[in-house]
Amino acid sequence: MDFKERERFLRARHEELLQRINVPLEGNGIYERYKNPVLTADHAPLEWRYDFDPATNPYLLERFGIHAAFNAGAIKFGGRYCMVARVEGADRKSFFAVAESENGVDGFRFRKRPITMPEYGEPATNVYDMRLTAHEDGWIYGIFCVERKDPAAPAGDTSSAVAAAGVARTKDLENWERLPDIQSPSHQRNVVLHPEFVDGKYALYTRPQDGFIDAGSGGGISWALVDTMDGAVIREEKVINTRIYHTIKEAKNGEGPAPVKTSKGWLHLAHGVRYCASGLRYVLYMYMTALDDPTRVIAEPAGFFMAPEGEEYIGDVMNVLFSNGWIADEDGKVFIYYASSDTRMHVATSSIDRLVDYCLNTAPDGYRTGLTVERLNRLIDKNSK
Ligand code: M1P
Repeated sequence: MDFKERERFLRARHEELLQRINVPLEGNGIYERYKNPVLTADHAPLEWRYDFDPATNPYLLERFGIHAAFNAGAIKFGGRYCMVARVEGADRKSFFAVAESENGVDGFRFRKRPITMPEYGEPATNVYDMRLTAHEDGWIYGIFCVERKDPAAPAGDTSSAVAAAGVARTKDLENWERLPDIQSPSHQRNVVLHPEFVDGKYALYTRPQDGFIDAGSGGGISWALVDTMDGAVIREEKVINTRIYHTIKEAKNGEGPAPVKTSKGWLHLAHGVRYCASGLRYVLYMYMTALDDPTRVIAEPAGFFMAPEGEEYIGDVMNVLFSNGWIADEDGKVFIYYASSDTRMHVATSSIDRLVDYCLNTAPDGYRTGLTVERLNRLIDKNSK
């Protein structure tokens, strides 16, 4: 193909992908998965990847590799479904970029440019996994992981890193004001801002870890109150949802997106990680906390809510589902944006009523096989009447 033919081909193929219609798949009744991923590396604008000047790029080669688009925060803004995706270049660095759609299930297009996130302190080696919260103080906050090389790493150690929670706020998803990273006694990679003040303070879901990868003595999803987001300091954390032996959350347990308020309690989506022969397995699970005390767990169905299926197993980091974004519409419809295997974004749809029913009416974990069989027999008995 000559330059012009190739350009036409690239643009037609890209447009075809962007205009691809998505369709729901019938499933377990709790939610519907969709046929196609909603955002992939291939959705990145061609202007991010190619130099379209025949004088400087006569073969029309790709000049900037985009490798993945995943772990997106999500928010409804200006009537549009917006994701702030973690876009990863071929150089392994990730950055944030807004992609928006009219209906939330297809037609996602990236804005013209990625977010240029202002730095705070020592420039970050990497940033990722933004959780968006429209806080009652009027700002939209983005809290994300900021990764830097561990300054204490001995010579030759090229993997030790330090994870901190970065904070930025915006009114338009376009202009971001960077605030100081959250000060915490431990590594923090999964910090989420609760949408309301609690006792006049900002409330954070945290996940203290002893190391960059290992939870160590870190108990799971924790809770901390801070006076301000402009220089937040975590002094005390209380574990509200712990890691438990031989469960889907034995290795790590982290909050997903900011919880959704319902008349029956706060709905939470989280990820649990367990050990297995192939490494770590990341699944999504749900729990609810009390309206008058968001730290008190009132329901938690046994096991996972969603686990990888089909092509979702495959990607840069296999066997991973991760969600840090969902949108609850005024009419009660819920759009769950989840990433598979650190590679691409998908959507599943449900409703507040169905998710609350799932949480309140699915039996909790008994933590041993005998109780699992009892639980199963109760259902069979009911269906045998
Ligand atoms: O590779 C799976 C996930 O690993 C990390 O998540 P966590 O801190 O819960 O272990 C993050 O790097 C996340 O982005 C990634 O999806």
